[in-house]
Amino acid sequence: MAIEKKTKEAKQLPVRDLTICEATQQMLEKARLDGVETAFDRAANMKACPIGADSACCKHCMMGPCRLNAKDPYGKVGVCGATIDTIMARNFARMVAAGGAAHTDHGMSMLDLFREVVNGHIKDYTIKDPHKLESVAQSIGIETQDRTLKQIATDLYNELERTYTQVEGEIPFAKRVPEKTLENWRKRGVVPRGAMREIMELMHRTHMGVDQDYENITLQCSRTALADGWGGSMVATEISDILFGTPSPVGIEVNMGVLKENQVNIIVHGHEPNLFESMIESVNEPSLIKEAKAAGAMGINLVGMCCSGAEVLVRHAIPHAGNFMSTETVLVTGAVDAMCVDVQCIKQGLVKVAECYNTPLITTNPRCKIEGATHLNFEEHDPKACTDNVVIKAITRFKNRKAKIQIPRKVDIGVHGFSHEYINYMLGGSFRASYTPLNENIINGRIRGVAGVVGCTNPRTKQDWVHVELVKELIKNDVLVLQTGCSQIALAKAGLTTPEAAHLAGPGLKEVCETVGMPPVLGIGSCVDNSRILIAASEMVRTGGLGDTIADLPVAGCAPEYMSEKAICIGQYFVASGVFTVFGTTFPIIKETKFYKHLFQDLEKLGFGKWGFATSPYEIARLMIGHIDKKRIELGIDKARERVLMDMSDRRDIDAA
Ligand code: NFS
Ligand code: SF4
Repeated sequence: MAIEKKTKEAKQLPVRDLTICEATQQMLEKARLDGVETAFDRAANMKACPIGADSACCKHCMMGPCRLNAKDPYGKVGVCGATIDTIMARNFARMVAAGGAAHTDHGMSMLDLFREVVNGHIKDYTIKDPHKLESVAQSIGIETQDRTLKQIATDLYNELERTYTQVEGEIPFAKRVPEKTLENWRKRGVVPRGAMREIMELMHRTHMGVDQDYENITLQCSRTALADGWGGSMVATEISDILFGTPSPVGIEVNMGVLKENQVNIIVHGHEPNLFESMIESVNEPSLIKEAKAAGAMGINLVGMCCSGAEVLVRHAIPHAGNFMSTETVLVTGAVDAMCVDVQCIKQGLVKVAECYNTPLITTNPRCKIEGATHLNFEEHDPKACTDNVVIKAITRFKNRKAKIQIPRKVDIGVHGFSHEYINYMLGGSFRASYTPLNENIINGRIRGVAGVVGCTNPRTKQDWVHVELVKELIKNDVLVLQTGCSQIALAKAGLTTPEAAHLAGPGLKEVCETVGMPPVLGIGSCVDNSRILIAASEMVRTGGLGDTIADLPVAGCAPEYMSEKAICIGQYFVASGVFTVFGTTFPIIKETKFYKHLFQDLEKLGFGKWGFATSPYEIARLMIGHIDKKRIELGIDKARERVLMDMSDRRDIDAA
């Protein structure tokens, strides 16, 4: 008897439950009509593995894989005897290693490019920001007076190479860490030597049968993560600024409406800005524009997504089509004539969606090829060989557009590009550029504290919703918000990155924003630009009045919708730097275990920051504000805030009278 195989109906959740991004909602509806599957659908039909979600399994050797019981975490150990704390700590450490490797490898690409530019082997890029070159060189003790740019740049290269290759000693940017914070790192043995060494050692120590003390593993996690934040990521940011320009505020357009039906649309999605910079050259090439026009297009429209997009958004005001959870749906518009990717956060699912809409999906980096995508190798020695070719492929696709085009009419305007240098200038003015006014406003209570809200979007959380609600809650409570990566795009789409959004802020923050003319939410770039937040925090400590270490500052961080290992590494370097860092969505750990208590409580007692976790944006805000207030009390500036708020309500009463 033939047995009918029961196929389970694929679950489809209402699009309103999946995202608050209207453009993404519209495209999800269209995808369903078109029979196209996205990560939202796959997430609904893929129950997250509960054992993995608790990090209660180990596959570090073939005596296992072993799985422990999250309900009774100490009831069982692995075949080798590994306890739940060892297993969770090792799994966590490997995420830190992978995430840190991603950022540091990205930074290394920038450094490779810098070296080749400096020694004259590459001519397509130049040093766009010599001031930044000098200031970075000075910050790590390189002599700049009476020296040529080339001499300074050569020294800078040689110094920064140590960030990666050094075997003994401290990474160069350790010099930027506030003295007392650095002292504590030295005492704990977590000052990074070189990123390669730290990642190697962490991988070694998490191998079967090596480090089996969760506290000791956590120390190496911190050291490795710090090699990312104060190493690889900071190198990526600083070198990108030197080569491509330091961002300053620009008005930009965000959302899928930046695609143009009558133009050749090219999306660049990924992380390393060199590809995008060269793409900008190619789309402005007169011969290619002519070709596009001959194909019937009004022009070539270059658009960014994810962190690549965030890099050029803050430097060149290139429009941005959306964050991580919109990369598949943007193809559903049918209007994308080429999507060009390099490394990181590129869903393999893009291949199928691109195929459905006849969009060329082009990989460009030898480190990231995807089965079914076209590979055009990007070579910095001849960058336009690749990027011109992408444009040609896009023009060809434009000529042969088959798919019905439907572009959501949604464009949001905002201001982004607040580098730490600019924050300095903006608050201090050109004559007394410094963090003094920021510190003063924190001390006098107008600004309650500073929060970094960063990170991904994740189909297991309603896209953008937690980011937006959390940030609204924070600014309402006078907390100034700094943003990077996909989170920044969520807030841009919600219209909170304009100076007018100051009306959503509490009275103190509102007053500061209105005086300076800035939004209450400052977009500062891509995820490697989280290093700008570290520098800003160091400046705040150095400026004085807010304690001696980063851990003393009334600041907190959050990645409410994170998904990547990079985010875990970022979280760990913020924690190790002294910041209370709250993650949302999920946390790979079993509550109330020793490792949990170590990350969530004990690290703080060692002079670091600590981790927090909550899924509700209001609960996350409560945790962050609670921490900020605790720091204000410890600094003895809690009363000032009560006064300033009283002043302001008094004044409002007077105004009303
Ligand atoms: Ni950051 Fe950037 Fe976005 Fe997450 Fe991915 S693009 S490096 S990892 S998803 S914020
Ligand atoms: Fe199991 Fe230990 Fe091997 Fe992990 S290392 S798989 S816990 S035996």
